[in-house]
Amino acid sequence: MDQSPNTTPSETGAPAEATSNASWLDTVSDHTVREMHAYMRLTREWDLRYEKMFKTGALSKWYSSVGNEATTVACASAIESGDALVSLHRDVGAILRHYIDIQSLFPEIFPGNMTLVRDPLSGDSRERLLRLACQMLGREHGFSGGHERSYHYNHLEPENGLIHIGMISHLGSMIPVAAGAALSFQQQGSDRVAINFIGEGATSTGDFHEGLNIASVWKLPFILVIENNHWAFSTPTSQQYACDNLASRAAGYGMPGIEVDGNDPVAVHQVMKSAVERARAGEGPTLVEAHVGRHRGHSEGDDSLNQVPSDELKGYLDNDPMDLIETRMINSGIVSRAWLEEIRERCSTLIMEVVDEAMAMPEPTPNSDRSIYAE
Ligand SMILES: Cc1ncc(C[n+]2csc(CCOP(=O)(O)OP(=O)(O)O)c2C)c(N)n1
Repeated sequence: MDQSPNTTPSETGAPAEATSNASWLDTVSDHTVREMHAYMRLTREWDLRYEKMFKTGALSKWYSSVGNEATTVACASAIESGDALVSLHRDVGAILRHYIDIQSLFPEIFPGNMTLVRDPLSGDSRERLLRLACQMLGREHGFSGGHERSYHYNHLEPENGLIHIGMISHLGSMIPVAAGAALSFQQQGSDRVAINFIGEGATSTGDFHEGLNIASVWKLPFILVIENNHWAFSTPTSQQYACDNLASRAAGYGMPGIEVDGNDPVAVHQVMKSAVERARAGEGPTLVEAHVGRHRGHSEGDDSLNQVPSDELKGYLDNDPMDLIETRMINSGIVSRAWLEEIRERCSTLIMEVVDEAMAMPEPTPNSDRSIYAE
């Protein structure tokens, strides 16, 4: 079987050095870069903690988002309170960006007078992080009350500007749902938008066609982000689609389709900013194809990473978005190595504390709300 992807690692986006640091900082402020980096680091530490628990047998399954942080964090940075996030299991970066106000978590690093790209979210960020940790561990305090322990949940705090519609299933199932959220915003006469993430495997499903078609016909405030990591479980893109790229499919629906280097949060942020502006202005949806690396299998322990040829995998690992952004931050003189280490340490400690706290919390009982058990 031909295992080569349609897009090689070298085509998945220019390495950091290819873009001058000056032009990087011409487009966004150093505060924005520091903010996006901190959320990326928080996301990475989150995954590493759960991966470790999986390896030691404390967890039976884990879906890792390592390698997707630049795309997910930058996309969620482009939306505001009241917008709808519709995510899958690879999108914890967007969830953390949507739920957590980093300024309130790390006030010494991000003081209140520092203008960040996103409006501050109200409510208790640490408590939400704890509930998310409980959700992942099937604890009663999780968003689904211990009903399940993954990303198959919704969390709505409209009073705090938070609308998060979790996944029903993998693939394209959420595209019509997200388009429906966008329709609801349109009918309310608001300028809110809905964004939905999918993997490239979802683009071969009927939901993809139906959702994008109606979103374009009705000019819905909807943005669909394909996180193309070139492997759908163990199927390479060469076995998935025959077109050169997926963004070009947008033309068939009469909407813009944009390809972007998903390892570069600044590039993703710029693309999303224009897509969000277009949606808020009533001009309709946008399809974004972000090329990311395949750093992990579909889920930990499912063996799908072994399908990826070693030279291809090396290309992805050499373009780790965490390494790329940190190298660029140092080269631009935005921060020192010591500052990056401090952020890493704080994120790691916070995640460790919150996960330990969640581990000590009770599992659901037959009397718990939303219990799966019969009385
Ligand atoms: C509705 C539905 N159909 C099929 C599956 C089985 N399935 C799980 S993941 C997957 C491929 C996912 O593609 P993609 O998101 O590109 O892959 P990833 O990067 O997560 O491996 C399939 C077919 C499923 N979970 N749900």
